[in-house]
This record gives sequence, C-alpha cells and structure tokens, in this order.
Amino acid sequence: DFPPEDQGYHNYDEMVAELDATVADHPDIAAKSSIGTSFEGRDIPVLKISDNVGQDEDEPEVLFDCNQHAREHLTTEMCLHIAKRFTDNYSDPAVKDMVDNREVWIIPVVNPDGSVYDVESGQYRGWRKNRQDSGTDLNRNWGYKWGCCGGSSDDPNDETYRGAAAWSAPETAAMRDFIDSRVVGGQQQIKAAIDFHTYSELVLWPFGHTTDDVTEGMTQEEYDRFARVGQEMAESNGYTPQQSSDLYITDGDSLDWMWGQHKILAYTFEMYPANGGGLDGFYPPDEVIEQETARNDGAVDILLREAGA
Ligand code: 0X9
Ligand code: CA
Ligand code: CA
Ligand code: CA
Ligand code: ZN
Repeated sequence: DFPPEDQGYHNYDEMVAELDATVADHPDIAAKSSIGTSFEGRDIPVLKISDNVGQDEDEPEVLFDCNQHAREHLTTEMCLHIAKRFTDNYSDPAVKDMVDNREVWIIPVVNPDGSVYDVESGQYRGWRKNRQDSGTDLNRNWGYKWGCCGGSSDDPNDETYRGAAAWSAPETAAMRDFIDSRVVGGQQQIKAAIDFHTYSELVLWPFGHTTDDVTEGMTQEEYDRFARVGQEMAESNGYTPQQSSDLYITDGDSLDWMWGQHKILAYTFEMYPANGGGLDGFYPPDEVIEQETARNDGAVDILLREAGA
C-alpha cells in the first residue's frame, strides 16, 4: 500500500470504494459501470455523471481518464476530484448547469495492475507499464499509426515498449471498445477529453507522431483550435501549452488515436510538479493533492464548454 505518510492517496480498492460512495450519495446524477478488465483481471470502472444519469441523453459527452501510467498516482486523485466536485457541488448553479448539459465519463485508473504493483510492497517501485509479461507501455499501444515513427520501443524490457501489436494490452483494448461504443447513430458522442499524466505541468495536444502541425488527419483550422483551447486552459492553470510532439515524438499514444480515429478534442495534461528530479517527481507528498487537483478546475470547465462548441 501507500506508505504511511502518503495515506491521502487512494489505492485501487479505495478508488473503487470512493466511486461507490459517490454513487450512493448521488444516485440521480452518478452511475458506475465497467469498461472491462485488466491483464490480471481487475475491473476498470467508469463513472458517468449527468442529470437523468440512467438515460443516454443527447448531450455532449466528455471523457477524463487517469493513471495509464502506474506511478502517476496524482492523476487518480485528479479524476476523483472531478467526480467529487461535479457531485458534491451540484447545488452550485454553475456546476448544475454543466452536469445537466453534459455527460461526463471518468476513468480514474486505466492501469489497475500497474498501479497496485507500484505500491503493494509499501515502497514505491517507480513502475510505469502494465503487468502483461515484462510490461507494455499503455500509452504506446493505441492503434493510430502504432509504432510508425520511432516514438516507442519494440524491446519488451524498455519503458516505452509498444506491445506485440496495437491493442495487445487488455487495458487499451477496453478503452478502445468503450470509446468506440460511444458512437451512436454514426456520431461519436465524446467531443472532448483529457488524459491525465504526471509530471512537468504541460498542456499537450496532437499529434505526437509528427512535429508537423498540418498533416493527414489535421487541418490548419483544427490545429488552431487545439492550440487556442490548449492555451486558454494553460492560462487557467499555469501549465505550459505545446503540441505533444514538441516535447518528444510518441507513436501509439491515446491522444493521436482519440483525435485521429474519432476527432475527439483530446489533450494530455502533465500535472505537478514542473520539475521533479527524476522518479521523485512522480511521488509528491499527499499534502499537495488538494491544491494540485483543484488547480485544474478552470481547465476542466473550459473543456466542458468547448465540448458544446
Ligand atoms: O510519454 C508519455 O506517454 C507522456 N509523458 S509521461 O511522462 N507521463 O510518460 C506524454 C505523452 C504525450 N505525447 C507526446 N509527448 N508526444
Ligand atoms: Ca503526508
Ligand atoms: Ca443528462
Ligand atoms: Ca449521450
Ligand atoms: Zn504518463
């Protein structure tokens, strides 16, 4: 489990309990289901938040997913914070307006096995990948131009191992099936998304596989919208905005597939800290959770607004 001084973090079981408590407290606006199971058979829960939550209404849908990378535990807290804010603060008219006019999907732990493995000994392992064989980097296993461009590794021992094939990891396959399932009447219902990571305090947009702004699957107008909304979100949280490939090239990451396949306005946020000194940056003390998750409230609201644009 998390060490005693970091008990403010939710482990996998506590995350599930927190989602169950949210649903129990707010059954009219919150519902839990599962997108599938991990390699070791753990459930990957998803929370839906909206008015008339049991119905699939014609409202723009927004996706927040967290903890693709095992050691990035602050992101799980980010997803739980979003869930709590949109439910506990439902009496706030501004929150009610967002909840009533959107369908918000929250997946706090995309990589349950890796997340559990990282903390189970009581000492942080610095683990990144899933737990399939020697581990696949889930954020190199998505199927848009998988392995195309030198932005991932074919060596199973590397930290950015892309897997034997696109979607070879059950966790990414579950994400794909869930997002594909939101195509209703030929239209992708999810209009915008944030995939939360740590760390470096960045707002990133596609593509990751090429440094070109305009390329197959991205017009100048589309790129400009990514940059405009990305910059606006970055102004709200003090992060640095940039195209993801300007950081480094990746292929098979979630962002490229969400946009390339489904035209979802998809961002990657790299959360606190800005500079972490290697592995330490993945393990900020639990005392920062509240500040560093609330820090993104404005950006989350901007994304919800933009999902309706
Ligand atoms: O490398 C990743 O998967 C992400 N960074 S992390 O330190 N959390 O592992 C960044 C993915 C964003 N895409 C690109 N930078 N191209
Ligand atoms: Ca502490
Ligand atoms: Ca609704
Ligand atoms: Ca809907
Ligand atoms: Zn990451």
